[in-house]
Amino acid sequence: MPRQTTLEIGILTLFPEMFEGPMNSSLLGKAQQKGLLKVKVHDLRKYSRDKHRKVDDKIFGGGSGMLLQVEPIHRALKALKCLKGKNKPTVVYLSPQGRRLTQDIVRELAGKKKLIFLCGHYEGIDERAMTWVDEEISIGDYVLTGGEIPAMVLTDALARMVPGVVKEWGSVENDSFYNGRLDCSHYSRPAQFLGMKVPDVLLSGNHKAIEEWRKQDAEARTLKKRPDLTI
Ligand code: 21W
Repeated sequence: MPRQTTLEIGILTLFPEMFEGPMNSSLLGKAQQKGLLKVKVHDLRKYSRDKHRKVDDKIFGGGSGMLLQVEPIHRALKALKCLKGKNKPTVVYLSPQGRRLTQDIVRELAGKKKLIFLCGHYEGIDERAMTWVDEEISIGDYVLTGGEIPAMVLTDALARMVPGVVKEWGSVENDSFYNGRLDCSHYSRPAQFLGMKVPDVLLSGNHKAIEEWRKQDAEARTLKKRPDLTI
């Protein structure tokens, strides 16, 4: 029996309200109720010393857009004990310049006890704040407005790796990408619909034959839909 772990995620953002729905619904909500996952959202503005709670400023040397200032980031990371120490949380900065997120990275991060996600906004952060960043992650090559949705994506992907969050561990192991290929096709009742039949083998009760069929189907559909995964 594996030791029960809790994954702790702190999220540092200018827009804490964006997280309310997604973090408290469905599997993520349940995982938190069960104590398997702890998500705490921190308002970066709380760490501003400016009377207007300003955390952004113009870019030195000119250019359009604003930057998240190094001072409030430093103050926040200090408060969250991310600057030093043996058990310091892993600081993940969500940014378009980061390593592109894969299931391998999710698996690696899921092994950490405590994570802090820094959500970029505007043109990003003052480069000096990179001093305290352990991992810079992007969720893909397209442009978003900030790191908040990527932080939710990463939280969601991580949560289902925590033992007990997904009821059947088999469904985590079989999943698309977990084994570097796509999942096989699935069917449910009725066994026949508009003349379309469920493959006979799946109704046969022959578990060995079913397993073999699924393996082949996964292989075939990976080649067809995502040939890049088979290289
Ligand atoms: C988008 C910030 C573009 C900065 C050249 C010079 C976090 C993200 C983000 C954002 C720029 C992620 C420019 C996938 C994403 C994120 C906001 C650069 C334009 N180009 N993963 N200036 N896609 N996006 N500014 O956008 O913060 S993870």
